[in-house]
Amino acid sequence: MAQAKHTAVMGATGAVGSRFLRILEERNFPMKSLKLLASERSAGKKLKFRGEDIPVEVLGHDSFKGVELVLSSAGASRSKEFLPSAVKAGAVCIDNTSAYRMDKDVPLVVPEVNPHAVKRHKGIIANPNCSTIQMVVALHPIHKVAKIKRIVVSTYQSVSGAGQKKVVENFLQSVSIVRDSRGFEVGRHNVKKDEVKEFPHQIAFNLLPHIDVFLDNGYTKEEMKMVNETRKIMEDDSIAVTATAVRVPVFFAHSECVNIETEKKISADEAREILKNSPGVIVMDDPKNNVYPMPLDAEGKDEVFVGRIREDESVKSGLNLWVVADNLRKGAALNAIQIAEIL
Ligand code: NAP
Ligand code: 3JM
Repeated sequence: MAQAKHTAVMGATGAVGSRFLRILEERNFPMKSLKLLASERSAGKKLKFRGEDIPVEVLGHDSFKGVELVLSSAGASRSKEFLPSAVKAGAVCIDNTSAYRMDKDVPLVVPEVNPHAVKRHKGIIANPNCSTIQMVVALHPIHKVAKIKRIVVSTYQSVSGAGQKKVVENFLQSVSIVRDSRGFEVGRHNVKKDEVKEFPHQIAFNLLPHIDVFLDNGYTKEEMKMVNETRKIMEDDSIAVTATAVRVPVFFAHSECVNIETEKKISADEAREILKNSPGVIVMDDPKNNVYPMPLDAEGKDEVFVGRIREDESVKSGLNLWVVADNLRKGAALNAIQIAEIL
């Protein structure tokens, strides 16, 4: 059990922040006090925690006096600006954003994979990207046995990964189409231009092969997060990784189609056995009975669900897997709280 600390949640009013509060309650996380931080937009708001109304305070450099643990999810630029002040004030920060993940002085931790890395921290510990977390939880046990040479991953990421406003936009666009019975003819399930505000294109009844910004190499930043973070967490720069990240109109939980090539041949049955005995993984793999994980199965759950495990018949030693997890829980808040529990 972690030692009780004066704790602050940065970004408490957001999609990840609300999961922080829920999971801290569920796990009865020991705390001496809890401070909720967000932007000026939330000044005066109160959030319920353990039956109490806690006021939201506006984040500032002086927010961290006496704070010992910061759980941060207010966006990368806020982390860059404010976490150094938190560290100066003596806090350990677990950061959910991409701000520090690839910094060599900052451990990037998934407790099922590299818990030992926590010890190296100098005040900040980074929580990986949601898609990376669920993939490495499923792949690390296989890597230990068969050594993964190459990973080809395509993601199907829910709108909640992009924040609370995006969840609402997907809902409003869907309602707008269904209400007007516009969806039954080709070309009639488009929303009006002014209904597209949060994503670059309509998300309802559509999907966008575009998450985070495009980089000079033609990949998106989200895709390159998966490449670089995977190698850092698995502590193996020899693993080749290539990713395509796609936003889908699912509210909660990310799914991934993962293809791996391994040095040692491993059968689908062996992989299933290994994963059944791996921490944080639930195997749901009985296709004859239509059993495979779906986002609705993973929503609200802590584990990473794996199914559709089969040998890749196009190579000497390879596997295909389908991996699903709640992006706001294991992909964000839960993983960060598990790191805090290691501390
Ligand atoms: P969200 O629903 O949009 O919430 C953003 C939160 O940040 C809100 O609490 C917001 O406060 C706060 N915030 C925004 N600007 C601020 C400012 N200038 N000062 C103080 N607080 C500010 O987004 P989310 O989905 O919770 O994600 C938040 C961040 O967490 C993301 O940007 C990302 O970096 C990270 N994230 C990580 C993962 C992961 O996989 N590890 C997954 C999702 C998100 P107001 O309500 O007052 O605006
Ligand atoms: C900013 O689903 C997603 O969009 C990924 C989560 C996310 C991140 C992240 O964790 O990498 C959303 C928005 C970031 C970021 O760069 O910190």
